[in-house]
Amino acid sequence: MTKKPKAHNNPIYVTQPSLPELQEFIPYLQKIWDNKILTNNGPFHQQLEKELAQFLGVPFISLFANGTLALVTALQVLRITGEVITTPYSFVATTHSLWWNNIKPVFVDIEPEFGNLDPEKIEAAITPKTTAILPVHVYGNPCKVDKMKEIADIYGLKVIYDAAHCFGVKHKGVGICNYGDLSILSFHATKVFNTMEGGAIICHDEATKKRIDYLKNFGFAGETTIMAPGINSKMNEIQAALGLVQLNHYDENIKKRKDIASTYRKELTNIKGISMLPEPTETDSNYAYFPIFINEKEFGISRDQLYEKLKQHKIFARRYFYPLISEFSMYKTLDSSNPSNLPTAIKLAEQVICLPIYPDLSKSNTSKITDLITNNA
Ligand code: T4K
Repeated sequence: MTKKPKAHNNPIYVTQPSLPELQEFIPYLQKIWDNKILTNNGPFHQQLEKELAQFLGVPFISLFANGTLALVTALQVLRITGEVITTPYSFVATTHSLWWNNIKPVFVDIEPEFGNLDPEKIEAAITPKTTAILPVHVYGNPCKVDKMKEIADIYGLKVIYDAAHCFGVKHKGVGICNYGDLSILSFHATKVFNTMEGGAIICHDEATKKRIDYLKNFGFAGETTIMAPGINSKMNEIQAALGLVQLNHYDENIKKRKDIASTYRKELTNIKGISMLPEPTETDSNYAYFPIFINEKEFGISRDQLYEKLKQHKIFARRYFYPLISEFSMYKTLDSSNPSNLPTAIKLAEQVICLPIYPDLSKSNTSKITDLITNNA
C-alpha cells in the first residue's frame, strides 16, 4: 500500500471544493437510480430551485449546467444586441458571453476600492447602440447597485449582473441577486457553493422564468412549439441532488472561510507594500476570494516574485484577474481595450494575487502562507 504524503507536504491550491460526506449523498443517488429520471426538470432539479429561491431570498431561479451558459442565455432572454458596457477585470467568461451573442463588448474602467465597474465612467461610454450594462460583483463584493440602476433607468438600459462570485451574499439585508434585471450565479467546483459544474439565472417574474426555461431547453415551449433557437444548458439530477446536500453545509463552510479571512487580515495589515480590499459595509459576505495587492517598490519584491516564491513552497495562489480580458487577442483590438482607457484595471491586474481560501484550509497552513508573505527576504 502506498503511504499517504504528510499533510504539510501536500500542495495548497487557491481553493479546494467543499464536498459532503459521501454517505450523505448516496441516498440521493439511490433515488436517481430507482426512478430513472436523470435530467429535464426532474424532481431534484425542481426541489433545488425551490430551496435556493428561499435560501437566497429571490423570487425566481432557473438552474443551469454552468455559469457561462447562464450568462449566454441571460443576454438572449432580454434580447440584448449591439453594444454592452462591461468590465475587463473578470474571468473571461463574462465577455465571452457577449461574443457568443455577437454583441460588441465596451470595456469601462473599474473603481479602485473594490475593483468593480466604475459607474462614474459608464455614461461616457454609452452610444446609440448600447443596450445593456454587464457588471461583475467581483470577488463577491457588491457593485454600486443604486448608481448602476440610476444610469440604466436614465438611458433605458438593462442591467445583467454577473454574480458568479456572489452566492449567498446579502446587500442591505437583501439577497444580492435581487438587483438588476437579471443576475447569474456559478456553482462551479471552485465556488463557495458547488454542484461540481452548475449555474443559475435569477429573475423577478414568472413570465421571464418561463422564457429562461424554454431557452435552456432548445427553445421548446410545449411538445411541438419552438419559440427561439435555444441551447441545451440544463442542470442534471446528480448536480441538483448534490446542490441539495451542499446547502446543509453552507453556513458552517462560510464561518470557516470567515475565520481564514480574519487571520489573513490580522496578519497582513500594516505590512508595507501589501493592501487589501476593505470589508464592504452593509454586506453579508461569503469570503469567496482573498485578493491582496503588491506594491513592488514598498514590498521589496514584485507580485510575480511572490507568486513564484509561494509556488516553490507548493502554495498555488492565483492572479485573478490577470491578464485583463481586454488584453486577450480576440478583444485587444477593440477601441475600449486601449490601456489609456483602463488605468485602474491595469494597476489591479498587475498587483493582484489571490491567496488560498477554503473551509478545510488548516490554521497551520494559513500561518505558513502568512509567514512566507511577511518574511519576504
Ligand atoms: N463569471 C465569473 C466572474 C467567473 O469567475 C466565472 C468562473 C464565470 C463567469 C463562469 O462560470 P462557470 O461557467 O465556470 O460556472 C476557475 C473556474 O473554472 C471558473 O469557474 C471561475 N470563474 C474562475 C475564476 O476560476 P481556473 O482556470 O482558475 O480553474 P482551475 O481549474 O485552475 O482551478 C483552480 C484551482 O482549484 C486548481 O488549481 C485546483 C483547485 N481545484 C479545481 C477544480 C476544478 C480543485 O481542487 N478541484 C477541482 O475540481 O478557473
